[in-house]
Amino acid sequence: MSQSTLPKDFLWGFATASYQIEGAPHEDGRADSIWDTFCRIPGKIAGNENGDIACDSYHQYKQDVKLLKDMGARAYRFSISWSRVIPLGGREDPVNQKGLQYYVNLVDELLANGIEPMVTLYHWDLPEALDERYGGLLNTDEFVADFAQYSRTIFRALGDKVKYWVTFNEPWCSSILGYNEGVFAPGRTSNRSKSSVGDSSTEPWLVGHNLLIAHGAAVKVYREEFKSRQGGQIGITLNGDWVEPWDPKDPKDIEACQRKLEFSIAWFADPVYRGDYPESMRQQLGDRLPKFTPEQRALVQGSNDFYGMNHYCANYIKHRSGDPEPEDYLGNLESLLSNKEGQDIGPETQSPWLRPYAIGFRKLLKWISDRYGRPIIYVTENGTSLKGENDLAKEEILEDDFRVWYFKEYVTAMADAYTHDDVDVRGYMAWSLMDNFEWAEGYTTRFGVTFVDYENGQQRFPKKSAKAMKGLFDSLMSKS
Ligand code: PNW
Repeated sequence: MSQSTLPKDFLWGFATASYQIEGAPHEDGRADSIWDTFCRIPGKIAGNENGDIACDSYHQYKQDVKLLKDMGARAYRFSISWSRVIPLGGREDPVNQKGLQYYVNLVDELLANGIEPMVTLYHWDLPEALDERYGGLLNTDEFVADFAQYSRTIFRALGDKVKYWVTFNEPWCSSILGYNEGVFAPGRTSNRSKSSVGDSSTEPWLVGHNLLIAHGAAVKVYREEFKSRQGGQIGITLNGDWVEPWDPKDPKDIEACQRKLEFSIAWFADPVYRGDYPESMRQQLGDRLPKFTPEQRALVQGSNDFYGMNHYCANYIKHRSGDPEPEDYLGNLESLLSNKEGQDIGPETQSPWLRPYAIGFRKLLKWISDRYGRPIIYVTENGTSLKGENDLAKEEILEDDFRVWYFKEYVTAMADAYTHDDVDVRGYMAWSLMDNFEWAEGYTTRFGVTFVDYENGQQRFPKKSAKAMKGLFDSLMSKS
């Protein structure tokens, strides 16, 4: 096998999301998102924390850009807080110019430093007012129309300068963690010990459907009203872990692996690239899985200029016998950390769900490339937490050799997929630029290549991994 490389114009950088870093929840006219309200419910977030300060990026964004520049990054993926720009969220509600200006300033600062912005329109922080007004993501017509108008507002304000757009980050997480497990905002679930409202057997599938249609509607707005003039690209970002059979000799475990990929990834990617949900989902979910009307299908099919891929880890998959529970969202199977031989799929991290297994990244890139006709892929997130990192002293946190190792393994696996498997991957954003609000885990789990000192004015200190990234990409990107 020849040495793996990446193309010389490969777009690499770092990612963050609005609620996880900005803070300043009430400044300059911003209103609540569903994450502000969710964090106020005792017991939902580790340490009952919230994003009120987070990394203070609303005030320190110039520091963020300096970090990016010092690391040699070519790109930065960030998201926009909808309720900062349109506090009440709706298509008839007023635009908050001060909130919008923050993003104009950030984009200008990035461009002045030679860093390409990649903008996510929605990274889970729905305006609270829309949840209260009509049930938020559960309401097809209202949500789709409001998201399309919000997107139009952003394209108009930033589209001359921004060439990479992500509509939704990880609709799987919004649907399953928000409406089935109830561990993410708005916290709806059938589990009455967690919430008095919600139906895990139906709502996540409706929410997923609505997110797909809203994605399609925003892409239509971009293509019809902006793209020819602004010349950017737009896609949706999907999360997905790789799968290995629990028992490689059991055909049912091998089959279950495919089903797991279909229930997590193809749930969204099949409608976008092929026009309908996977057959395995229709079989298990029946009428609980919505059907596309011809108009909806026309919006969704063909709506990606690129595939946005978030990827962290892998699992062993064991089939289940018997009928699945109505709440099941995995595809009637178990997702495990060790196989039949008792071998772990990868070393422990601070995140219970995250075990590094870099070869799985290469395999999943190829699986996506093959199934969807070799789409352009931008990896929009990849990264790791470290077991016990938050318990260490600052000096020790800065020596994050495990994270250095993780990025080397994963980025090399990606270069292997590009070089040897003909995968058209063109960019990579590490998660994350800095430690930040890790959702239900609060600030106990750190994902940053930069240490954020939450005790001392959110000062930023680059870790070893921050310094290793440029060398890693330089060694792989061909000079010719
Ligand atoms: C992604 N899981 O979320 C998000 O896009 C980021 O905002 C987040 O900080 C990052 O990964 C690290 O967690 C995920 O439970 C959250 O499988 C949870 C899961 C997967 C992805």
